[in-house]
Amino acid sequence: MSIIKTVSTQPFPDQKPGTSGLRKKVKMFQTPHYLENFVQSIFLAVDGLKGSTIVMGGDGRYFNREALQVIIKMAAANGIARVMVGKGGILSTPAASCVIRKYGLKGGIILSASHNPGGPDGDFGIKYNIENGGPSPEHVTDAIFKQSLNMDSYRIFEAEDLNLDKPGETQLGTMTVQVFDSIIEYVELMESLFDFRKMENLIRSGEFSLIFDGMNAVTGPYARAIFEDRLGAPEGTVINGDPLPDFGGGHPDPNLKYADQLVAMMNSQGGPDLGAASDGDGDRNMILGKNFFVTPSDSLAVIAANAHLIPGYSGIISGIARSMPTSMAADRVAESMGIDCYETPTGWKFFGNLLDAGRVTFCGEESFGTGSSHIREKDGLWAVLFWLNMLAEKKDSVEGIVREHWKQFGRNYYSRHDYEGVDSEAAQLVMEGIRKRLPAMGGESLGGQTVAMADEFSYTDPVDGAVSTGQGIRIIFQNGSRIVFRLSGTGTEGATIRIYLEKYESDPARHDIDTQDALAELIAAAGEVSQIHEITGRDAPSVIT
Ligand code: G16
Repeated sequence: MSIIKTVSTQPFPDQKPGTSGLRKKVKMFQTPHYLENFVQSIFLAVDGLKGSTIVMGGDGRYFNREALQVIIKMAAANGIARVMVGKGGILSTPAASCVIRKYGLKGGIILSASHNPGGPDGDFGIKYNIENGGPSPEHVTDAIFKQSLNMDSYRIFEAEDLNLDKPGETQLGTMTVQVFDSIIEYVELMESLFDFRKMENLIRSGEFSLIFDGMNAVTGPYARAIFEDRLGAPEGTVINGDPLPDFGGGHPDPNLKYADQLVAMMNSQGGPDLGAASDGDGDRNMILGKNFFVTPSDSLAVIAANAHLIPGYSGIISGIARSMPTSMAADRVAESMGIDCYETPTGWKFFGNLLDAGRVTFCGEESFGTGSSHIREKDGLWAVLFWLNMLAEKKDSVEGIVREHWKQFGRNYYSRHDYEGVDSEAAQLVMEGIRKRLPAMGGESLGGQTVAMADEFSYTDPVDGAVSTGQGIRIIFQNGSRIVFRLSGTGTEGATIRIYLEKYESDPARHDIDTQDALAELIAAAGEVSQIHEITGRDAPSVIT
């Protein structure tokens, strides 16, 4: 017999969701009642969950299965009518968004700490997505946080663990648990957007090869289904394709540092034509050509400029949105197309309203996120398919496509310098120091360039008027170059200071400079203005992308 139990608890003060949900160390989530408190806060704070259907799953990281069993039982005790659970507890973030939209669900609970490492000493995370399939906007995360500070009990159904590996339906009290295969749903959506026949022909021609790195995270099974089973790429095209609880000891962040195996393959003699990787929960992507890295900012611009080649986007593109620190390459494309380009704070949640209102078709972030109006999350495999479809149409190389783009629009040299795991107080001192200098900065000369304006970015959502302040400090120079300083909202240890650097170059004869060399003066200016080395004691960034 099963019963609903009410368990007494006390609030935890630190359950404020960051850039993308609540991310903490696994050990924190394993603290008695910690996970339960946050989940109960969701059930209490989000209106209309009683009697609704929601989807659940995660990126397969350590603690995924255990947490899912708890959350399902809590859902049953909180009056949810039906939960759809990804087979094996696996559900990529884009697949969750796809399913919420396709079946008109109330929302979804996604278990992931994205690109953060996993394992018993790694990170875990949980986020709630709303009925448009996108991340909760700030008023929802604020309500969940507020609720978490007032917890005194939670409700859970007492029952045996469920079998999540076999598709089908079971009953938990009045709630139906439906285990389903999200790969089928996701592949179907991709087929509705891209020319699978053309991509298959390219792959089967024998003159083209690709390699996809699943980083032992969630996308492996989706990528195998698409590239190997559906498009005929040889077995082994997908590397690190099995989701592992600790991601094989790796860091599932698709960038030049952590996807080093893929980078080495792409830079080797006779390497593949297209290389790509995705992150822990499948929403990020990195695109590589032979010996060539496409910055995420450039990827967004190239995608928008070539949208007419892709069946799902051959109509009118309504607009483009990018996060503030993302390079302005997309702005030039929007300008040439006569469409709007929106600048939002960091966090995919800020694109939701623009997409829902039909104001934008493509969105992108420098943090390896690209997506479109097909769902309300960024989508790693979607971006790879976009590039593959583009390559099949243009019969050019990845590098060729990007160089052509630069020739037409100019090149936005771009780099991000991260100082990870910095002492939180020191990080605040760095930001405070820059903040103090802002009022006097206009007209000042920094690194040989004159500052046109300097401020702390604040955003007013053009759809609902919501205001978000303190979204990063930006210094904009008269020649259009920019330096942006932000504290990351996704880390779990100390603070991460991000410095974003951008410089525009219109002259094709100057498009071959090494990125760090091209940005050298800005890098020096950022160091001077922030005093980052002196205050943190670090002499160099921990990651450069
Ligand atoms: C999340 C958000 C992104 C954001 C990124 C970096 O990505 O969804 O919108 O750009 O974090 O955020 P921060 O600079 O605050 O660390 P993901 O892939 O981690 O969910």
